[in-house]
Amino acid sequence: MNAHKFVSPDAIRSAFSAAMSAMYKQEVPAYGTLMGLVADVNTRVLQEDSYLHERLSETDSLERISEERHGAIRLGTAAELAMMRRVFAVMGMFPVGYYDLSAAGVPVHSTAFRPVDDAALKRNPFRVFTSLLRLDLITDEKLRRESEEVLSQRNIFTPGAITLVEKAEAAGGLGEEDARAFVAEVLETFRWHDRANVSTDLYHRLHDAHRLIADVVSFKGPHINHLTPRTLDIDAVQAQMPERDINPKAVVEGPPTRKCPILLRQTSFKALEEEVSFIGEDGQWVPGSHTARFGEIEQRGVALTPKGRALYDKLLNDTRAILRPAPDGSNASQYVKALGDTFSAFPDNWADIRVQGLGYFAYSVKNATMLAAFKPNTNIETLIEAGAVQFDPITYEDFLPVSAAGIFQSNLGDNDAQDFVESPNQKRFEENLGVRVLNEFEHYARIERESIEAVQFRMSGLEA
Ligand code: OOG
Ligand code: NI
Repeated sequence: MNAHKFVSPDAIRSAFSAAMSAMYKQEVPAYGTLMGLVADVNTRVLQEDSYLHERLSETDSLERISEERHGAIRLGTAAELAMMRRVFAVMGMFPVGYYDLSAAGVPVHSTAFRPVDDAALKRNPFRVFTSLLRLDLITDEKLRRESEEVLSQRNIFTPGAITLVEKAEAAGGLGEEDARAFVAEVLETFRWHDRANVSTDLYHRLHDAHRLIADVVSFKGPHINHLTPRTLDIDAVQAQMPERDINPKAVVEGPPTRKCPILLRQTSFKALEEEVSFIGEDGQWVPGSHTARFGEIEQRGVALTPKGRALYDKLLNDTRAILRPAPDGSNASQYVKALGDTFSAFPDNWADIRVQGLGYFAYSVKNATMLAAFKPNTNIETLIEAGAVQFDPITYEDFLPVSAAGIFQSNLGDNDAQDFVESPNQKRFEENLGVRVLNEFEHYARIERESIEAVQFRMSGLEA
């Protein structure tokens, strides 16, 4: 088949993201309510902030706002992770970043599958935070072997999905009919199953070891556990959730409210307790319940350089040394105040963030006539000062380990924080995955560098 007959990976990802959103709305109606609230708040922000409206529209980012979401799944085996990588690749999603959550008491390590280049992100930025269970962190050897046994019996992909992945890999893409079938087949992997793979007894033993282990091992597949729309004002959404009968977690994770948003702020609503049935004696199903699925919202800000990230990490640690947010919300206002006070050390205007080398920016020509008056290779700072060149913050497209741990924790039952022996295992994760993950800092630095090169090409009369 010719390349032009293939559906683009971006189009497959868009279709998949829409199908997943529709499925999750049916499975978890509160997610639909949250989507409605986020759309209302985003519309209001864009009406009130004409500068933001203009920048988003000029950087071709306006369209993606309402389409934007991420989800999360938790896998049980290296083979599942390796196959999942191949599935996501068909949709133009590649592993970026490595997150070791064992340090925060959650027995997984993770990456985010996401579109990487600018055009793909603009088309549809859907991403999936994908965790692999660390069975090696289960200290009870018998339980570990039982878990391995259960996981080795399941097949989370439909035969149709596997065939279509192989076909896409061999041919270099999928035609229209295959792409449609692929979306439907892959959706099955993310579906909720209310019949567990294990007995009540095993479920409880897994649950006692860690709730997350029970969530991964007990079910037929890695049900999508949340979908997260992007909002332009997370404080407004957090405040308005109760009015729409949604119960948010105590505090927003990440940096405080700022004029110039940095990295990522996130908050979620509590997971639902859902009826499930466990395998009983003589083929009987035994009723029980499981808590796993929730909803989340996020607000994204500028991607930080290693220097900016180090300052962010330091200020977050300083805050948490003063006090940690209590899961029941009892010290929420003190925490928010401490966070705001500590972060006053982080500049809150784009010019300082840029000049101090804390954030990544994309440069573009503001005034072509003015630019033409300069000699090629004129320093970018001179061009900015003259008003020939402008800069826009590059949006952070990734995740934050401390925030992710906070999101996990709020949905695992609040007292489930546990200590594990910390062991960064990126190398083993990448062996399981089958490829290296992309380093997010190098990636943002490249986007910045290429934007400068494009300006310089324009100066020398060559279009990039
Ligand atoms: C993933 C939690 C991490 C985020 O937004 O930081 C995450 C999970 O609960 O499986 O999605
Ligand atoms: Ni999330």
